[in-house]
Order: sequence, then C-alpha cells, then structure tokens
Amino acid sequence: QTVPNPVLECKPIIQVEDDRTGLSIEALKRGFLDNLFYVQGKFSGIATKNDCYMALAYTVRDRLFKRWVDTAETYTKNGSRTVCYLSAEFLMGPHLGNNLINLGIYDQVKQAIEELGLDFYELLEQEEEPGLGNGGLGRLAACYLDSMASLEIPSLGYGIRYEFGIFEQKIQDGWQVEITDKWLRFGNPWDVARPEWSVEVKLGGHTESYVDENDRYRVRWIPFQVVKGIPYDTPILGYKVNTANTLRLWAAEAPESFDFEAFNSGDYVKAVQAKMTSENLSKVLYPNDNVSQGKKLRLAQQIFFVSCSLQDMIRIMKGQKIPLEKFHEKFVIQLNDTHPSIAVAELMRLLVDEYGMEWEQAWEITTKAFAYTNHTLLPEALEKWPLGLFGELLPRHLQIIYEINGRFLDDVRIKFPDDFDRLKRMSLIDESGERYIRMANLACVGSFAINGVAQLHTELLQKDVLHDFYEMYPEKFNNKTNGITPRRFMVLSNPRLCELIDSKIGNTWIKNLHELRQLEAFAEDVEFRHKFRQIKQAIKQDLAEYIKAKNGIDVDANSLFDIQAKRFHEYKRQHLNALHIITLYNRIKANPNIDITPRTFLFGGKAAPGYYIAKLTIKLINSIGEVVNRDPDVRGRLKVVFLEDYSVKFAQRVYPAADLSEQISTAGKEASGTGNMKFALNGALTIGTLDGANVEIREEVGEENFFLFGLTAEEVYAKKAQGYDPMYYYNRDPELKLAIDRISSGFFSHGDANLFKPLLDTLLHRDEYMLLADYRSYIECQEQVSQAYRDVENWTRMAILNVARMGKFSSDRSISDYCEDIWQIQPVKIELSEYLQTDV
Ligand code: B1H
Repeated sequence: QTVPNPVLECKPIIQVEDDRTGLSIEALKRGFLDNLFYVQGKFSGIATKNDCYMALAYTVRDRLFKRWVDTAETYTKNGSRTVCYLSAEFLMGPHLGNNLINLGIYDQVKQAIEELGLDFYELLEQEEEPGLGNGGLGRLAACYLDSMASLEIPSLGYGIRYEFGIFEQKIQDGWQVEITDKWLRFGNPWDVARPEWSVEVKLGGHTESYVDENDRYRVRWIPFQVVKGIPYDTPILGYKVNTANTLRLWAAEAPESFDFEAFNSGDYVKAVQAKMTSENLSKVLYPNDNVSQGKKLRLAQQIFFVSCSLQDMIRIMKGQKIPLEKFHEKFVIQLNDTHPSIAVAELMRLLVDEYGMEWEQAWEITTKAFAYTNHTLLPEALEKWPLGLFGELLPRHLQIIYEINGRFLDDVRIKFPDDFDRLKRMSLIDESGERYIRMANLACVGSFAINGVAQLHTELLQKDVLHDFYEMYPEKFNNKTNGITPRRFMVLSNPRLCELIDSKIGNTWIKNLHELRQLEAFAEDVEFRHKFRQIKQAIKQDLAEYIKAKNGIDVDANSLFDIQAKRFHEYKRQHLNALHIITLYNRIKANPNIDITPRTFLFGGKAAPGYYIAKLTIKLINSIGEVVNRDPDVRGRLKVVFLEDYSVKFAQRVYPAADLSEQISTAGKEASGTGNMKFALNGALTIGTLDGANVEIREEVGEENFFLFGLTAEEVYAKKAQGYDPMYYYNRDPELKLAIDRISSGFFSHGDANLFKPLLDTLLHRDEYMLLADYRSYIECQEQVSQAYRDVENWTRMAILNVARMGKFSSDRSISDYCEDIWQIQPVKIELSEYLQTDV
C-alpha cells in the first residue's frame, strides 16, 4: 500500500559531485572508498579482492539507480505498454563490465581504480557470473534485455532466481565432472529483494465447484501446498540512454502462515521441512540444453515463476488503475519457448476463477496477450507432460486445458471437417499411448503470434513440426532471426578491434550495426589489413598465455585457431570435428614431412550431466589431445585443447581470438545458433553447414567469404527416407575408415578398445546426425580452409568483410522487428529529472 505523503515526494537534492552519482574520476574514487567502508566495513589493509570488487560493483550500481528509479517512475505515470519476456533462463554474464560500457564510464572507472593502486582487470575477473541458463536460449534472453533497454522499449524480464545455476565444469582424467555453482556465495550486489511484492502460488490438491452469489457456476482450487515467490530485481541499463529496465527473478520460500498447524502441534521439524520443500522450487537450474526431462519439479518451477509473474502484472495494473479488461493493451507477453507456456492456462485461471471474468472475454484477452517463440525442432526437446503428473500438480489447469481443447477442436472441425487424424495431431492432449499434455500445441492455440528464430527454422516449423497449426492459423506465423548484442560481444570483449574500427568510421555503429558496412572499403587497404591482423594476433597471444597457465599446453599463436565452443550435443557434431583432427594426424603419421597448415583446435562447452554420449565425446577430444599434443612426429603442428568450464565470461575471451568458427550441425537441426554470429562479428571465418542462421550469415557476408560443406536439410530428409546406411561411407572412404579404426583400436585410450565403443556404435549403426555422410565434404572444405589461411592478405580481407557485413545480426535489429511485427510497441524516452546534473 502506498501512502500519499507530500514530504516523501520531495526528493533529495543531489549535488553534481555526489559520491553516489558523480562520474568524474575523483567522485568515482570517493564513491569506491565510501562503499568499501560503509558496505563492506573494511579498511584497505584487510580488504580482500572480493571486498574491492563489491565496493566497485556498488559504486557502479549507485550510478544506475537514478536512471532505474526515473525509468520506473516514468512508466508508472504514463501507464506505458510493456513487453514481458518470460523465460526459464537468463544467461546474463558478468554485470560489472557491461554496466560500465552502457553507462559510458569504462575508461574513467578504470583510471579511478588504477589511481587507487588496484588492478582493474583483476576486479572485473572477480565477478561470479549468474549462470542462470544453459546456452543459446538463455543468452538470447539476455541479449534481448540489453537491446530492449538500449532501444528504450519498456520491458520486464521474468524468470527464476536459481540458487544454483549451470554447474561448474571440471575436467578430470579427460572426463567432465560437475560441481554445484554457488554463485550467491559472496552475495549478489546487482539485485534488490522486493519482499513487499511477494505473491503466493498454489500447487497440488483438488478442485470444487460451487455456485456464487450471482447464481454462476464457479470453480475453486483447494491446494495441497502454497509457495511464496519473492521477487529480486536487477536493473538492465541500455547503452548510452537513460532507460534502465528490470529483470525480475523469483525465489521460492514457504509462506509463514502455511504449516503453522505443525508448529502448533509442536512438530517444529516438520514445519521447517515444509519450508525446505518449498525452497526446492528455485533451488537448481535443469542443466539440459535442447532436451526436456519431464520431471515434476521442473513443471513446478514453470508454474511457479509464471504464476508469480502474471500476478505481478495484475498488481502493476491495479497500481496504475488500469482495468483488467485492458490486460492485453498494457502487456504483451513473449514466451521464450514452451517453458513458460503454462501461462496460457494460468492467465485464464486468474481471470476466470480469481477475478470472475466470463470465459469468452478471458480467452479474448489471453489470446491477444501472448506470443510464442519456438527454439527447436528436436523431438526430444518438445515439452509434453504425462497427464497424471500434470493433474496431480495442477488439477485446475488440467480442467482449463480440457476446456480450451474442446473449443479449439470445434474450430478445427469447422475448418477441416471429417479430418480425424488432424484432430488427433492437433489436440492439446496426445492420446496415442500414455496420455500427455502437449505444451507447443497449447502455446500455438493461446498465442496471436508464433515465430521461429531463423529463416530456415521458421520454414521447417511451417513445413513440419507445426505444419497443422500453420494450415490452421497461417497469419500467426512469422520469422524473427536471432541477434546478439554488440555491446557485450564487441565493445566489452574486443576493445582492440573496436578502437581500430572507431578510428575509421567513428563509434555510432555500436547502436546501428549496419554502419559496419563502411569497413568494406578498408578490406582493400593494406595498412588497415595489417593493423587488423596485428590485433587478432595479439588477442590470440593472450589466449595462448591463458592456456599455458591453465592447461600447461604451449600453443602457437601463429597457428590457425580453429574453435568450436557450444554445448556438447550429438547434433552439433563435435565428433565430426574430432574425426577431422584424427584424419590430419593420420596423414602426418603416414608422411611425417607432409606440408600441413599448423592448427590449434580449441573446444569449449558443457555436456548435460545425464547425456552419456556427449560426455564420452568430451573424453574422446581430451584423449586425442593427449596423444596428438605429445607425439614428436606432429612437431607442434597440431594442438588440441579443451577449454574447461566454458561460460559467458570465458566466451568473451574466446570469440575475439578465433580464426575459424565451427558451425557444423546436421542441416535442419540447429534452430539458429548465436555463437556463429559472435565469432563472425569478431572477424572469424565460418566453416559451416546450411543450418540455422548460418544460411543468412553466408548470404550477408558473401559465399566467397564462407566455407560451406555438407548436405542440405532437404537432402538429409531425402537420405533418411531412402534408408541411410552409415556403413556405406565407412566401407568406401579409406581415410574415414582409418580415422574410426584409430579410435576403436584403443589408440587414444591406452589400448582400451571398449572405451569409445558406445560412441562408435551409434556412428556406424545409426548415425542419426549423418556424420559419415558429411565427412568427405567436411574434410575437403577444411583443406580449402588450410589453403586459404596461407594467403595471409586474402584471409584478412575475408575476415574484414565478415565483420563489415554482420550488421543484420545485432539483437537491436531483432528487437526492432519484434516491436513492429508482433509487440506493437514504441520507445519511451526517459528524461532524468532535473535535480540531477551529471558531468558526463
Ligand atoms: C535452444 C533450447 C532448449 N533451443 C530445452 N531449445 C531446454 C530447450 O532446459 N530445457 O528443457 C533448454 C534449452 N535451446 C537454442 O536456442 C537453439 O538450439 C539454438 O539454435 C538457438 O540459437 C537458441 C536461441 O534461439
């Protein structure tokens, strides 16, 4: 409850050089010392590195707050239309550096810290990143928050404040070992708890029907359990604008009132246990990329954050005195895959059961509020919940889904009379065997827009996975090719390249990435090419030193840095890359004096803890490295390095150092990819299949500046249909056979011929992802890469053209397209209220 209070209305007069807002070096130093003293309670003699990081983080946070508060105030006064981005994952990466870039005070803060005698980079390095996501899907959500703020679009990110994010990866004896990610161990300076906006979420139990005072039939839900959600808010500052939007993540707790019966009966321990069960809801991120595990706790997580978020939106509307009938005018809700798609049923429940709205009106509002992004075609990633499990946890939602389904199937019958197979396929309930709720179907029916994340992906959705829905609602479908933020993935992570670019074309490209086109002219400038090369070389040297320190391996910074960094999954085909390494090794063994372009193969990425083949692939790569790196015949011309614990923080070091970016998924399997964009923007050339956004990257940078190989998606389907036999390729390609036999002989596993057998068996007998079919084409393409790399000038020319032509892949472009085609929302300028004068 807010109390109107004219005294509180008077804001403090903030001086130009206030310790908490001043941007001069002096004010920053004062602010830092002030925070070290008053927040950390330390004098400099005993302050740890982490104390200093915290003091710096608070110093920067202080400087965000004016913008954050004014943004919230503006939106509240204007009742601004707002995008709510619902996502089970937000892979934000470290906040400190990014906030410095977006505030425009990176250099000042660096100088201030150095004048205090501290190592600025060491403090940046200190930040424990919030790894609240698995990979591309979570990182996309983070890039979109950055772009929405930078484009001054009112928005809220809603998700879960997992206590443990994605596990930390250790490599022991070549195997991945998982360590829990205790990211909150030293506190999080970037978020603010808002317990006053806590909400309750019901789970389990049963429903009852009753007749209300107006003689209307109503349903009430008697839950088995109630969980409290506490919001934690993080400011999301845009780049060189005053807009600071909010990322609101929910943490689960037991409500004080709930198990007081156990308290009263003296069973204190039981009461505390109920508290623990509740807190489980936000305990840990499910570490699967592109797979749905179908666990009850996961569904509980989904309803938990979705219900909290919808209730929060309703609270906001009440605060702004906007009637609930205007929900879809006030908010547009983007569903980041089906993970939050239970929101369709939950909003219906809130409107109908809790606010007494008629079904028809509630449905009208709901279907005008939601838009759904699909991120994958992989069948194992499509979420479906066993009906029994679903009904146990969400008895009321099950009824609502039945009601939605009944009405929906009536519509299908009208449009496609007598088509029973179609009805079965489109039903929200899969009744072909054990019964399941199909979340993608729910999302399609409940949303006014449905999009894929790259042109090819959207086409395949329409042709295949969502074909029936495309025929039913063609007008809902649209493509929104993914993008990445140039702030984090260029300005912050590649300052040297940025400085070179700025010296030629200024720095407005950071907000309008298309301006990089002006660099095309410099591809023909010898001096520019020379500088470009020097920069790449220096960055590679840095990474080489890092590798030496961490892995003890000497890598040659003059060699071609060939990098595959992404989650481990069979469809991404890290093992195809491994077959190439073995092939080169075999050639050297057969002919030690062979003229070979020296390469360093770098791998980074995590495997889902329960994904045995993916973990075995990590072991294989490390095993190959062990042999190849030490073999004197190789004479250092090949090196294989596994980069442990790949994260956003680490990725920022890796992308700028790449010469070659491996984007080698089976065509039709990678929905978009976004790492492909980050590499190319930083001047790596791509070796890739016609998959996901690779297709569009190649279109933009020009086919002569892209190394293409492999089957097309269509050819993959056709081959499958014909009956694909991997042995055909094994028996006909001696180099392929030799490579595979090298593994099966135990050559890389100290003679153990069984170790990699499960991996080889899937390759030789099923080869779901068609490595063997693409092997020869890949090897030949890699030969072209090796040749091209020797022509230093031309390689540099191609790399520069890649950078120059990546403008399309800014997440600013993606977000502008979402705003125009789906969200119908315009920017809102934030003016800082006049009592603050800054000295920017
Ligand atoms: C992507 C996922 C995903 N698609 C289920 N789907 C998950 C599915 O925990 N789960 O259950 C987690 C993640 N992730 C990725 O999204 C695609 O594979 C990429 O190609 C795409 O670039 C990215 C962003 O759109």
